Amino acid sequence: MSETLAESVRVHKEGQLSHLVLNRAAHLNALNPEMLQTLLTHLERLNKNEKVRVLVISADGEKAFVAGADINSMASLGPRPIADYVELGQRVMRQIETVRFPVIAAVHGYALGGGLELALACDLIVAADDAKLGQPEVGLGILPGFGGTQRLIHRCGVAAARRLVYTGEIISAEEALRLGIVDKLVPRGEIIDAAYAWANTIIQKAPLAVAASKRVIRESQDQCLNAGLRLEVAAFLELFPTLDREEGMDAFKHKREAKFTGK
Ligand code: CO8
Repeated sequence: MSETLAESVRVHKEGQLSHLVLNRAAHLNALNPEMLQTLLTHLERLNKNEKVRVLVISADGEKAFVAGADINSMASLGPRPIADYVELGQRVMRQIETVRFPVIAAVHGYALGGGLELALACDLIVAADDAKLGQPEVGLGILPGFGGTQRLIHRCGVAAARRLVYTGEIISAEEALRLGIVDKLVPRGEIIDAAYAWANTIIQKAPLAVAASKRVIRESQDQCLNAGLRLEVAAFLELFPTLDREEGMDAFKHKREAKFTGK
């Protein structure tokens, strides 16, 4: 690994089974632009390393996988930088979806907003029994902007996607399993073992067949997904200049209830 890559994403293992660890626990691993760029650089590099057969993504810290995009980093951004931020997040999620090998998210604690969107971009999601998942963006005056509106529909169907996105409700790991948002539920201490067990099963199979399967499954959804992702970015950028978005983010910063006016 290049020593210049930031510490916000740690390479825990690199080989047939590779493992990246998100490492910004003091901020609940909130995805700021620097962390997204680091993740993108690692993904591009791993994709060129022919040894890699499966990637596991997990996160450090007791409380969270990822509590979202970094609200403090985005709150005061103007139109161009916010467009760059949302497009960078979209590129990272798309890169996860298009790398040659399956990617497994090992999710514990909060997986909210951009954090759930990161997990949804992965091929498989193992959740710990303490996981709490949701898309709380409407409480900030925005909508999921890293592909959540689209990938939720693909994972759990339009009805559950509507409920989660409109209400911002945070659901338990059990409910996420029932809805098909996560693929497996294990005790908190066993998520890495469970992710590695799946990874090792996949590694035993024919490499070209696994890679072709990933590509074909993805390409069957791509036309609809790509159109939906463009709509999502446009809606996000329309909402960002509103007073409700300013109020939602100011309320988060000052740990108070938001008062929305629809403006
Ligand atoms: N961004 C920035 N900082 C955060 C975030 C976040 N998303 N989440 C938590 N933090 C910080 C807190 O501000 C706090 O910092 P400090 O200690 O300096 O006050 C620290 O992490 C610990 O958090 P809390 O004290 O709040 O911990 P609690 O256990 O009390 O609460 C929660 C945990 C419930 C997870 C709470 O932190 C929370 O509600 N976080 C925000 C969740 C959220 O709304 N996520 C969605 C963010 S928006 C998003 O993801 C949009 C993605 C797509 C578009 C992006 C375009 C740029």
